Amino acid sequence: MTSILVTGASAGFGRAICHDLVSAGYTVVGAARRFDKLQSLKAELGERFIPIQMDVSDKASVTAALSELREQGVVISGLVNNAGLALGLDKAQEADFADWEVMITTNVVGITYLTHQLLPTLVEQKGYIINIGSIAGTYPYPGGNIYGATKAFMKQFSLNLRADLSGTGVRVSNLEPGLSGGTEFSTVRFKGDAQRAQELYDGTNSLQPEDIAHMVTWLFQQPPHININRLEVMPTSQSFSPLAVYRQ
Ligand code: NDP
Ligand code: 8X3
Repeated sequence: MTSILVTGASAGFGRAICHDLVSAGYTVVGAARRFDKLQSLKAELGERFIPIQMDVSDKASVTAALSELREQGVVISGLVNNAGLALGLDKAQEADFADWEVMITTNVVGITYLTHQLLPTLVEQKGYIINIGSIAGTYPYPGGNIYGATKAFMKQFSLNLRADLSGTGVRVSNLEPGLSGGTEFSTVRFKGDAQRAQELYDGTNSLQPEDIAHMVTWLFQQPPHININRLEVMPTSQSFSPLAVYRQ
């Protein structure tokens, strides 16, 4: 039995991705820190969903979870590196360094722990890695400082993985969404201020978790000779601003 491992499965995109992939016939391993949320998802999705507790920012936790999966006979042929977060929207010179550390250890170091440990299996399986980047990895905005930089890392890591995996049959894509509501992302970013988070999406007709989930399933369904390197997607309501010019 081969399975797709989706990190950050307890909420938002990850939860919707698990739903969509199971509906499309895949067997899915859902990983996150909040195991109770994964158990609820298991109750909804049934046999083709395997919950596993994992903190991607903790190497020992990643190693233990992968070893538990191996003991269960689970072979991973697809990896969706979705777990991630932004903390704060303050300017760099006003930001809390502890927030920067959490973003780096989760979005950057976390993705390397899991990907490095799974690469031998993914090569054996001619598997597929889908990283959930962001438009913030390409377009700068005030307060995006470290969050955007972690997503730029994911973009370049994805492309460099492609270079190394040439000839193995392993595919790598970086899916880069813009403004997306219906997740816990902004509530986490604003440290539990759900009202501020909601105001960001009011009237925007933003992307929704199901939209991203359909794109992930579509990527997995592409024939083996096609590799989508990057998929950048925004809601129609989101666009570009002029460059800022400060006048004295
Ligand atoms: P949510 O906050 O709704 O979900 C984040 C998920 O990541 C949760 O399941 C959380 O699970 C998990 N997670 C966070 N830290 C860890 C950790 N250390 N170990 C394991 N799991 C962790 O956010 P979204 O669904 O919106 O975001 C998912 C991804 O999409 C992120 O990488 C985000 O940067 C990216 N993204 C989001 C956009 C948006 O506007 N919403 C747009 C572009 C990209 P738990 O707390 O249970 O561990
Ligand atoms: C999340 C999208 O624009 O809030 O990655 O940075 S944005």
